[in-house]
Amino acid sequence: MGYELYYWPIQGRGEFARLILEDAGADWVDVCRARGGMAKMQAILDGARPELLPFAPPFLHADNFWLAQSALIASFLGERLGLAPESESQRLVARTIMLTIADLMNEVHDTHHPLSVDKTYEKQRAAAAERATGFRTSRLAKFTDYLERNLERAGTGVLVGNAVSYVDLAAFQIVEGLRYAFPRAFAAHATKLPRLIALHDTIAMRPRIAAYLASERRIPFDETGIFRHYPALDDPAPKPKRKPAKARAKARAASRR
Ligand SMILES: N[C@@H](CCC(=O)N[C@@H](CS)C(=O)NCC(=O)O)C(=O)O
Repeated sequence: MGYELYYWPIQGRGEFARLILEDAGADWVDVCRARGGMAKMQAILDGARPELLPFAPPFLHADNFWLAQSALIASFLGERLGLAPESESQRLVARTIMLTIADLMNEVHDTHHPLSVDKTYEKQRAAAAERATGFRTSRLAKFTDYLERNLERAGTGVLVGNAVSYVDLAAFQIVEGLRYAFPRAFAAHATKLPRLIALHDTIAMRPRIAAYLASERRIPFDETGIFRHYPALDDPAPKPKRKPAKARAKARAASRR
């Protein structure tokens, strides 16, 4: 049976599901990237399916199941496709981490849309700069350190149990996204995240993930998604070092000649 993922043609919150479907080698369709897909998604948002009224994309159809909410979709797919721990207690831990990653996504979103979801970033630049400063100076570290601490506690190179699960794929996406959106701030903190960076690199090398990342199915990051790169929202560029006074005087004298 195939899976139908309904989501905008951006990485955004749909990317967690895409990574799981790709890593599992599932038979799946990215509905909005196929002809007529956007209209099909809109019809369901308008109430066309008796099974489910989703509030917003992403939502998923698999067999007779319909569900929405990115974290729920990730756990559902991970647990069906062999990318989740076996025991119920560890499944709960994985769902907890996935929901926390969804919280992080909301905070990343709010760096460029701090006042209104319906207005563009350009209409809320000043508030965005303030919000992004708070995110970079405190929340980015708090969330990524949380993932790092979970990796340290597990001691197996993965977040839960001893095999790669859907939360590891989600953690990979978080590193990718933060590197894209906040390259300076993330690089400054990444030295404190050796386990998370190692996990990211392990996931990137998984054969199906590597093939997906190299394919056209992987939509590039851009400024319509959740992870957006606006230089004004990242750490400022380091100021060029001033030459010593003697060298400055020499340069001034040379320019007068
Ligand atoms: N908590 C939901 C958030 C869903 C969401 O905000 N979806 C966005 C795209 S990433 C959307 O299309 N929102 C439309 C809206 O909120 O009106 C999830 O994690 O799936």
